[in-house]
Amino acid sequence: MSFLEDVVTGLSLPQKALPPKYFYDDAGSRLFERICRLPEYYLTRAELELTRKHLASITRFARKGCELLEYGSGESLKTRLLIRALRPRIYLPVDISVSALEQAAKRLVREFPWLHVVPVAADFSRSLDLPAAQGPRVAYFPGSTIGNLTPEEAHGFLARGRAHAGHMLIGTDLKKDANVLHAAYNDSRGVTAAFNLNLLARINRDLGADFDPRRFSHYAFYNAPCSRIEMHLVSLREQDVRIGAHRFSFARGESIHTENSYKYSVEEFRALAAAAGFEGKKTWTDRKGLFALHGLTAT
Ligand code: AVJ
Repeated sequence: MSFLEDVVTGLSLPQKALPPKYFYDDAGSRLFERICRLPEYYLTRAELELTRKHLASITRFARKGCELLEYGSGESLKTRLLIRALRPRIYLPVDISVSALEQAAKRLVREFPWLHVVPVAADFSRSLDLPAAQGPRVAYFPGSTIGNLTPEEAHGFLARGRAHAGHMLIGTDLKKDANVLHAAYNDSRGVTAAFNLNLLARINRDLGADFDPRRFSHYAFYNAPCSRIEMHLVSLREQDVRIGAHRFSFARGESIHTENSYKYSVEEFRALAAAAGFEGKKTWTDRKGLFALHGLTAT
């Protein structure tokens, strides 16, 4: 489906919704990098800390010289730590953005001249066509990106991933005090709000729509029964928005649901992985128990 089709489909639902993968245009990617440096957004720092602390054990699990598949373009510090320690015989970053892939690949080859990088331009939420593995392959999915998927979708993603890799390293955000979660998605500088609202600016830019972002406000809360942060854009008044030939009406207070960010206990995520054909062999966490990295093996 195209961006336009996804937007029209999402805004036609009774609960209007937009897929979070569209947050990441150039402006959105820059805003996300700023989110990762916010004092309230503990996820990035906690995952980096646990990766540093447990690097030797993670390397023993994944095995030196494996093929490393990463869902995401591999721009992060964590990926470089992993590459340095694992010395993978081939590194396959998978990303929808061809430009992000090319830039990241160039940078990695400069830093690791011995590294054989094979970028794969694809949407990992669908099925993937990958070059055949020559040896053991490990899939790396850091950052709690899997939290954007519903548990059913995450199950499908893991079950499909079984065809690509015998081992997986998956980063998941852990359940914790709802106040800590709330602050991480409602930062005092308003960067997360700008990130959320940028989606409307992007729809204007790319699809010629006439959203007025000033007439919407960022709303994020922890939905405890569903174990997820929900992000919404709330219409501040009754209004109509045009996208090409389409027109969408908003009541005052009506929202567009823009993102879910699921939080799993260690046991919950292991049960989900088990149902998809993976045994949770290892779980590494940071000192404060905020974030987890799961080492899974296909059963
Ligand atoms: C990149 C999906 C892990 O859910 O925490 C950050 C995205 N949204 N702040 C997350 C995000 C709002 C992030 N993930």
